[in-house]
Amino acid sequence: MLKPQASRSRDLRSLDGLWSFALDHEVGDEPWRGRMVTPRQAPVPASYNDVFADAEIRDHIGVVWYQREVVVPSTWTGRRIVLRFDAVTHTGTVFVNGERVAHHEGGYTPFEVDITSLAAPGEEVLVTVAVDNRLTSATVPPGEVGTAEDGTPTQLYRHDFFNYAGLHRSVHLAATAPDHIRDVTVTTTRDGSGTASVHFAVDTSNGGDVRVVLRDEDRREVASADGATGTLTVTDPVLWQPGAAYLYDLEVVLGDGRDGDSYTLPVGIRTVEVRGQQFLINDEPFYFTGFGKHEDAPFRGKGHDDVLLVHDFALLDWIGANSFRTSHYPYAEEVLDYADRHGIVVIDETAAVGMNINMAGGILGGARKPTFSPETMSDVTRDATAQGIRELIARDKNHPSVVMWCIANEPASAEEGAREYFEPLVDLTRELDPTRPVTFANQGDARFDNDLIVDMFDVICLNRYFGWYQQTGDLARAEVELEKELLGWAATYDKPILMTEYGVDTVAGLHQAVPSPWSEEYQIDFLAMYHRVFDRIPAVQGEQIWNFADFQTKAGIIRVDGNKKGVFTRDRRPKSVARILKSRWTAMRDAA
Ligand code: GCB
Repeated sequence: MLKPQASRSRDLRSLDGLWSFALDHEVGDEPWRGRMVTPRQAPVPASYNDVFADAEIRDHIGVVWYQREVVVPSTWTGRRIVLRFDAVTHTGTVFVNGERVAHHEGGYTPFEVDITSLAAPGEEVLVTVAVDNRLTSATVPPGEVGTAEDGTPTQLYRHDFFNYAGLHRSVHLAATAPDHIRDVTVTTTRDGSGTASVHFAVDTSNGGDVRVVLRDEDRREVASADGATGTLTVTDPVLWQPGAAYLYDLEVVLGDGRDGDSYTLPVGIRTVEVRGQQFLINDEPFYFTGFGKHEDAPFRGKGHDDVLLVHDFALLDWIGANSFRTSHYPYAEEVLDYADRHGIVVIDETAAVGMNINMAGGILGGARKPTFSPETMSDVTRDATAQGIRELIARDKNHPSVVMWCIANEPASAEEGAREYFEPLVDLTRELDPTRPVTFANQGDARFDNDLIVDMFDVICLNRYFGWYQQTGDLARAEVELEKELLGWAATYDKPILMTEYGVDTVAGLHQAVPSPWSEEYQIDFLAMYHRVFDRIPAVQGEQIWNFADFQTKAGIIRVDGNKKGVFTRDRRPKSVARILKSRWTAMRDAA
């Protein structure tokens, strides 16, 4: 699915800003029928939870309503008009002028609907959106909705981040020619003789004539072709490299481009391959440094914000990181565009998180029961997971920064049923994109000797907390256990190992001469211990610390105003460990 853009033939109108907002019970049965009467307005994009100082809104379970009017430009006569939502978390139902036009499940991928017949140029349209934050076994991430003794709803979920909801990303009205470009798929290969191939496939609404032109960063034409599919040859290509991004522009023109349609896609030429225990980008071994992140910030929750985007990337650069994982859901497309532009490598993750009922003895919610069963993670959950994979790849397949798909975080991969659950999902991912490696993030209960699924994947991604959840406070014993485990994986599988999570909750400002958990000094010692071990094991091909910044979680006895494993605080101030990481990672970057 193409991100909307303004071009010679395309137009965009932003619907970001303040929308009327109400909880479900505050408005009548069918609020989409007319103008909603409510004293509240909510900002878009943002989560609604924290912007009002109101526990009822923060903790609301169920539907909330957003509504606004927009005038369709009178110049859009004869155009195809689309209403596009970059993310409605988790389930959105859209009404235009009182008519239900769209329904979408999955809170982190976009959807759009053609509203040409309802949107008269020069007239106002009324857009109403029902946003449902409930998580069930039919949603990804999954959850369980119940009813408390007093009749109020309850929501259980097993992932460690607050269930923020709302119109999290931008909303647009977009206009194209009626005959339009529906999709573009680009992959790149290199041959031995210093040339590269850009393979393209263009999907159009009318099967009309297509022309593509590839230009370099100086806008010089490099290659062109006629036809909806084909290959462009680039001699002496400038490669997209980690830390040294280079983007060509592929202009796709349908028809004559004036009455027809045109779309420009940035293209990075690079290859990705797993060979033995190495991860290769452009045939060079690549060692990942960086973080698991979250889309999370004070007030706005998971709302996309360009200020935060640019600042977070500035901090990644400052600290010398070369990569991050979009834990635990697809991030805003702006984030990937920026990563493309700035040479940051991305492991792109679905929202399949919390599929592990018995983790930590079930303390994250619920008693011991099988994770994979008709009552828990069922065929319905798997279908939703598959749909999440389809939408992720459809959206992100063209980003050079994305080097690997991560199709789940910490599923119960040592439990019966895991293989049956994941096998078709791995097959689906490979079928949709044969060019990128596939992984999942493995949780500590599934070790090298009892994990049931890791052989189906290309890279072993491990989330480990020796010295925190186990051997708490005892880094000497933790070091022994960590090394034992990593050596076990390295001996069992001929695959690269990435540590995709390791970290400790750290209260900024808590200092100790003799370090123990929660202090800044313990975070320093903990990470130094992990790095010592990584440096001793050649199969380890990357380190992504949990987490880039502190983030909000649901209330709980092991969380103090959220998860504090950040190297930066929630407002992006560095903890003491940041400078030490900076010297390690910038030295590695300079040596690469
Ligand atoms: C994990 C999860 C992550 C949590 C983290 C923690 O294993 O993948 O979502 O936030 O541990 O801090 O416990």
